[in-house]
Amino acid sequence: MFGERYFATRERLGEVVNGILSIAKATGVDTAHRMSQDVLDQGLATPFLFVVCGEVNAGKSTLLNSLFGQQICKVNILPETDRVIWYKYGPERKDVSVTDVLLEHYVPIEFLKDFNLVDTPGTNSIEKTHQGISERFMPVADLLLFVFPVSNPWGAATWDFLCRQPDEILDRVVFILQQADQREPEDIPVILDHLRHLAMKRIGRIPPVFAVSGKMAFEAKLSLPFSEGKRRNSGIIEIEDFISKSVCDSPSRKKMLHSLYLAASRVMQDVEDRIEDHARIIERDGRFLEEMEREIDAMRVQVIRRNSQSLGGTGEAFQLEAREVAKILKNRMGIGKSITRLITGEDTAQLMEGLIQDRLRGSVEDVSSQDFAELIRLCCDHWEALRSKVKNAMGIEIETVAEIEQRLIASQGRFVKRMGRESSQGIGNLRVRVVLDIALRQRNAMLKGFLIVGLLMMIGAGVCGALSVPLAPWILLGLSAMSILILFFLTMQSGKEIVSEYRERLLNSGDTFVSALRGQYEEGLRLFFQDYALGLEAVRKHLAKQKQQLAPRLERWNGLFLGLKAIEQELT
Ligand SMILES: Nc1nc2c(ncn2[C@@H]2O[C@H](COP(=O)(O)OP(=O)(O)OP(=O)(O)O)[C@@H](O)[C@H]2O)c(=O)[nH]1
Ligand SMILES: [Mg+2]
Repeated sequence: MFGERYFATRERLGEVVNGILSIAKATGVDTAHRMSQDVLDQGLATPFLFVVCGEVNAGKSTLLNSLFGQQICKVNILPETDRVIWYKYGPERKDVSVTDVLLEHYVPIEFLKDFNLVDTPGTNSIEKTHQGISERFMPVADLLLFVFPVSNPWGAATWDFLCRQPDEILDRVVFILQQADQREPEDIPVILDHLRHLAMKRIGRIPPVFAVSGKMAFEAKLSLPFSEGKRRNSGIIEIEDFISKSVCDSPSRKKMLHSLYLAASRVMQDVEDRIEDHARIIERDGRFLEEMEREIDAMRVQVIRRNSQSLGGTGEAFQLEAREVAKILKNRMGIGKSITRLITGEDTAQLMEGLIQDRLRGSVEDVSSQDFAELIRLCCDHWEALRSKVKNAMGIEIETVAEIEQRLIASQGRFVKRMGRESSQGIGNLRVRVVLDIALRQRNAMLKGFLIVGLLMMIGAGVCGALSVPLAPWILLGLSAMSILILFFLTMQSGKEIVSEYRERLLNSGDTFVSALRGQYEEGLRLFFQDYALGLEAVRKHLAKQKQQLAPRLERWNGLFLGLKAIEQELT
């Protein structure tokens, strides 16, 4: 079809414009003031308008049919077209009578989307129609094909009609000498010369002039196989080339495309501004998020520094419990209990460890729980302020203080349990039980020795007494009593030593115990603040979503920009 280059450019522009409109919508850019529906329709959808004029039976309808290779207009040997017929695209064939001299004829033929045809009755037929044609179609027609029959191209009516047209309309006039097959080929140039001459005389200019046999051209296009030779001989090729060139070079069309191109460029600029704004907002929000994360981290560091030195009072608790347990040990080291355990068995070391573990575990758990209760209060206050900051800066809602508090309470529970567990293990690692166990075993071995000696002496005294050995029972009884006295003395003495050694060892282990717990305490704090910072997850997600949207938009914008640039070159 005609003007393929123009339509290709227009189609590409249409695609780019659609892309621009969709990216504008996605980025929230208002396009209405830049690219109204009128500009869009004008630039992308206005069909070319071809108007044919000429005398009755000049071959106007045949010319249109031959140009488009289809039987669109009715052709008759008798005067056929009695009113102006406007051929347009419609999904189904229908006629709409606009006035008694204008009929709209809708046909489902694709090329009518791009080309509207206006077929007119003969200039020498009904005079009033010409007034209508002049007013309605001449000013907007892209091409005005004036058809002259080869048999008589001098018909006064057509020339009179031409003479009434202003210059801007004459600019778009083309002369077609129709039915050329009815004359000898050598006559045609002569008639064309006459036509040019007359044009100069009547309208002061010579429009482009072509000779054609519409009938031949039409037959050539419909014939099977397609008859290229007949088509060339018909003279239609020159007209087609001329029309194609007119379509491609049409200043008004270029202007329409250009205004659409300019409007599209402005929208692109708006979209670019919006994307840049978006990128700036993302960057700013990213910094804001980093700031908040740093703030939370600084809180963590500060809390660790403040609490881990004393480990929130764990050191004092340890000292207190060590003294208490030493007192209990002292109580167990009494003569009666110690001698009883020589017979019943020694479980003091294990008992002491269990005792200190239980007492310290409770104490560590209490201290941890208190520390974290205070932390939760601190974090809740901090979150309240942070929440309104986020709302103001980014316009999004994050977790409520109650939600954060709930999570931190769960975190506190985990931490307290962990610290209790670690404190038990810490006591075990101090090895106080092993040392106590060894000391008690040595003591018991020694005491047992004296106890056995004392008892053996006593038995010996009994035996000697029974055998009436003189003096021996008294001597043995004396020795037995001495052994028992030494046993009592040693029990007291060693008990005191063990208790004091145990006490010292325990008190000196305080620092080791606390520093063993410190790592766990800090880890607990890290996990606690990690749980706290989870509250910012909504901000991170929001940012990630924004970034995710930005990248493809930027890519799409670049693609559209290049597309628009390529079209700019075609338009210049
Ligand atoms: N030999 C020959 N006859 C043609 C040619 N073009 C048209 N005719 C004939 O001329 C007559 C009129 O053709 P139309 O195309 O209807 O002419 P028109 O100008 O549309 O006529 P109106 O609509 O009545 O004004 C018909 O009989 C056609 O067959 C041609 O190129 N060569
Ligand atoms: Mg006709």
